[in-house]
Amino acid sequence: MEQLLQQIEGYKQEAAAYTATDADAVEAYRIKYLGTKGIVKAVMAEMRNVPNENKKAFGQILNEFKLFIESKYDALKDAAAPSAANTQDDIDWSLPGDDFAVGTRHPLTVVRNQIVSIFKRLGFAVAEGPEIEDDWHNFGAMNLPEDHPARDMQDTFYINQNPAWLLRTHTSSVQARVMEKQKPPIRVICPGRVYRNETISARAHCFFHQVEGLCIDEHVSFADLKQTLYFFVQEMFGKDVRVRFRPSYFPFTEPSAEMDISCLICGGSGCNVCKHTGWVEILGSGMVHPKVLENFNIDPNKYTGFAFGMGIERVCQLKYRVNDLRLYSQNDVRFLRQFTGVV
Ligand code: 2NM
Repeated sequence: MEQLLQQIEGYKQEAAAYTATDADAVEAYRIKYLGTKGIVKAVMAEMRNVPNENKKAFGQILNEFKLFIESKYDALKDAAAPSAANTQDDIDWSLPGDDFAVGTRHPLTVVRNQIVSIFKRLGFAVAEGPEIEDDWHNFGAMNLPEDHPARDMQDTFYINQNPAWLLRTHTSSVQARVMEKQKPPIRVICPGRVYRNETISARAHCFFHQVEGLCIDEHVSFADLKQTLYFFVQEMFGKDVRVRFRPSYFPFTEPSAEMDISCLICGGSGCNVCKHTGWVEILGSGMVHPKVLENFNIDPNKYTGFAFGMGIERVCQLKYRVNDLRLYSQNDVRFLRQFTGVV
């Protein structure tokens, strides 16, 4: 009996001195003292050898011993893993996750993607090219005469270090690069940012975004142009939209036409968006000028083509009623958040 009490005292001192810096050592402690073949169990087993009159007192000692060993175990666990919440058992996997802010797609991206996907369905490929261009790809190849006002320093951004370079004023320059590399049939659209030296206002900006299209093959006619663009606006604005073509002029197309659509705001009855005409301009177009084809060694007697260009800001304005061009680049979240969920 006396010997057993001394033994227990010895175990207590030994356990009290036990240190554990990692989880493995803590587990070793658990196995040694609290395991099925551990010291606590072994000491408990001695109970049957204790005379009946001592059983009560010994039971109390045993209980204290067990509590001591267990509280030491808890202390070791806490020391080895300071944040008890980090142990797997303490994680509530059923809790809902924290909210986090998700951005919104920029309206111009949304509209660009819509335009691109409509033309893809008609078999148009997508081409991109550099924003810094040379005079030839931006102007010369496009049949713009040397004295054309668009070439003026007033209208075009030239690169100071090398005035042979400029910021492209339209994505026709990309189509020039396509015609340079690829022989007909060509069916391509070119989305991208373009630059013009304009004073920034609600209706003008020094950069904006375009989608230009080009289709060259044998027997391509003005009827193909009209039907392609009519299909486009029906997909973009709905089947009820009406269109009209007005004769126009571009150096790179002949004949040229601008396309109007019936005003989406008032349905054609007249409002301030359509300036009470019932029509709004949506894009420019035309049959590719023979000189442009010749610039790329495409025989205008064999091949014909149509081309068109539209401003993405303009399409977006009509579709989402954005009335100030500056909103597109100010990154005001009160504007951008209105397009949450628009894809
Ligand atoms: C427009 C309007 C009309 C156009 C022409 C060409 C090319 F490469 F064939 F010469 N690309 N884009 C074109 C024609 C662009 O934008 C209002």
